[in-house]
Amino acid sequence: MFKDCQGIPYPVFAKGVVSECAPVVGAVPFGSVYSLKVLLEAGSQEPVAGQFYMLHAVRSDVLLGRPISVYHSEVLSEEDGKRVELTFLILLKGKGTKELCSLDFGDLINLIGPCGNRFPTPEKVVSTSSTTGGKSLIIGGGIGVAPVAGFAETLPAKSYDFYASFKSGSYGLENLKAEKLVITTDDGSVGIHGMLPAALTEDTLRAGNYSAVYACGPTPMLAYIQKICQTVGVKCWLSMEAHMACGVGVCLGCVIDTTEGKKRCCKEGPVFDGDILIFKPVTEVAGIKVQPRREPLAEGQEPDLSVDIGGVRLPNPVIGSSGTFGFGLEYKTLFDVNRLGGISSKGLTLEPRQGNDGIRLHETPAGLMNSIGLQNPGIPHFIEHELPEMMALKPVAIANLSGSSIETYVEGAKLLDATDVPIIELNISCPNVSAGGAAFGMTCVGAEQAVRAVRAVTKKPLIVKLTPQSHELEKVALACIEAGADAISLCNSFQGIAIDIERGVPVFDKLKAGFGGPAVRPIAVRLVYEVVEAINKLPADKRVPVIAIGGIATWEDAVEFIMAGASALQVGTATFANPNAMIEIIDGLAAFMKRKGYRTIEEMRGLIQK
Ligand code: RRO
Repeated sequence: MFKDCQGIPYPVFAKGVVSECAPVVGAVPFGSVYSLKVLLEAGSQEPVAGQFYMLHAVRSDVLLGRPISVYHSEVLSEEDGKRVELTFLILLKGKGTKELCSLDFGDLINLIGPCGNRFPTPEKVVSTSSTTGGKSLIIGGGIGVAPVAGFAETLPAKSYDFYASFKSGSYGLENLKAEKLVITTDDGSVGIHGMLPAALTEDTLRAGNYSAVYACGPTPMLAYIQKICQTVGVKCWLSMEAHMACGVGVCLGCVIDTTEGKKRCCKEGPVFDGDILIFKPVTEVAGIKVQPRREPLAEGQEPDLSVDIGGVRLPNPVIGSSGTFGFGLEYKTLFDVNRLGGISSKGLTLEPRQGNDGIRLHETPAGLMNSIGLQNPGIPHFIEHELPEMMALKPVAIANLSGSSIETYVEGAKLLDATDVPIIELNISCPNVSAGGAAFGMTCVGAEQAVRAVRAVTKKPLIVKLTPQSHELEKVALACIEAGADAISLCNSFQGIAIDIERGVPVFDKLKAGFGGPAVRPIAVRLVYEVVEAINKLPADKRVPVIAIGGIATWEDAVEFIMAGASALQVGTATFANPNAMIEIIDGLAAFMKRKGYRTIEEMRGLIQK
């Protein structure tokens, strides 16, 4: 066993097996909190109250483990090899906790732990505190009930009072032997109606003559407890939560502010002396004010999702991205494509093309590499066969035009100009062709030349699709606008290399290949932000909309790009795995706007632009 000089166990890397995973009775709504029981290998050490584990399912879709406090631990019988069974209460919050709550009996789970320090025992507190004697006061808010209830279990019966505060319902209190148990709920469903201050004030705290207070819960609740404890002069120990990567003190990602400098929540915490914690409300981040609480739209009022691209109204901002959606027809049997805002065709060239030889697709963690090489039926074929069917669909049809030279771009544009297609997307960013493609989009001169030449032969709205590979992307975007672009779409694929290590050769015949999918999203968000920032410096009548592309898979991703400044979105790779992705994005976007009271896309667009 590894323990420090105070008897606190050090973390080890262990494999556990799930012995039970079930929704916790009493949590509202039902299914919002789970109880996960994990059996550790024989001889594992038992955690002390206040410690937590980093939990990471062996079969997992998330990169990192999640820090979860121990609610209860039990050493099973000797015959069982002294195995330890840990119980965690888990609030279903994001992807990681959702995964943990979906585990089944027998599933394997990796654990790093027990991590962190412990709640100091009351005797220790009494000897170092100015307050004397008295019971302990233990307070849990929401899921914060788990570690403090675990701590309470280690104390003598009736030696403490316990306050538990929930939004609705109550849970995690079954092992308590408190002298007094007080429950508050925001909605009045259990106990006292209201938040913690409805039950615990400076006066009640003073009257309790407590030796110390121990608490875990939402930050505003902890700040309140710190304040009243300081006023009354009672020592408090607060268990803090923070995002963690390693759980063992190396990544320095979970620091919190204290009067003694920044401290690691995983190592110096999670339990801190309340006197050193600094709680300051966050009113702005990176110079951007936190949005004030917004009222939802009125009952029956629907948000307007429509957007304008170069004078064409799209019913919503979600567009099937070029190269990932064929001509819109292939997906007709899989979902209702008519709900989309627009469909951008596969990249088109004057002549039909067979594309690249060799491997064309290669999956990476959260990404997809491609080297299709602009295979397409050619513009004349498109005009005769695919376009009429595309036009028969409700979404706005967009013809994605590519070329190998200015002349071929211009000839292609002339042919498209003579059709009814409402919008042309000029692709000067294909990463997988030897001539043309991204070569034009890399520099201002190349981009300007291509856009000006195409602009001269068509009056149709022109979206110009840019490559993230350019070292002067903002300038390229401005050069395109100057040359007549009505909108900018970005990013086309990034460029990557994949290697077949068994054969010792590159995966792709052209060595480099396009790379997209969720892995590129944060970089794409930055590039969209920077291009919109540059466009916003133009006079109002010269500004054009930016259409975001880059790993959009959920409505949350879509909102992120809109807040970065995008007016519309193209969804690519996500559709392959989930054909319904774009419908979910449209519905999720509408629900978010309704909940937050945004009547139009424009109202939330560019919120993080200064
Ligand atoms: O066909 C392709 O290989 C391709 C094209 Br045209 C494009 O614009 N972007 C991409 O990742 N692949």
